[in-house]
Amino acid sequence: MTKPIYLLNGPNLNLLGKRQPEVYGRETLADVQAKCEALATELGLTLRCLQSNWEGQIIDWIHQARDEGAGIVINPGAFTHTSVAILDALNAFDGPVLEVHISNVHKRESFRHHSYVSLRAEGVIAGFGTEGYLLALRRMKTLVAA
Ligand code: CA2
Repeated sequence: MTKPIYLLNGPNLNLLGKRQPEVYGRETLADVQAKCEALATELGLTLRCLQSNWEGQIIDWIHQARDEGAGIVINPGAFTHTSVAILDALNAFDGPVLEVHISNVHKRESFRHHSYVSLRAEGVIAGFGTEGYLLALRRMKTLVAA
């Protein structure tokens, strides 16, 4: 049995599709996760889709992925710009890490321009809407096969 890819979403992303559609689109997190599951099946990957508003919970899942995960696709939400603790947890994970942002963070406020997670991520996708998760999964397929 191959190990799953952890698809981690951080704070407020449970509100996807429910507020600020002009920034984050109209799909709910459940819609996005269902599309990711369908693509993962097509690619021969298994997924573990998880979302939390709690930094410690995200860190615990990254630790779990050290034993149980083949790779991590993460949208850390606002923790992207603040969390050395999530960076430290990712640095303790040996597999590939891809960072996804639905919006183009570089077109937004300057405090969104810096990412701690980017110091660890093999790649970053920003501004492709929720399609960014699908693009990250395609890239993850290549990385875990290498
Ligand atoms: O663009 C992204 O994916 C972000 O990671 C989203 C974070 C933001 O803090 C980052 O700078 C960029 C915010 C997620 C909030 O999600 C919501 C979704 C719908 C309605 C309200 C918030």
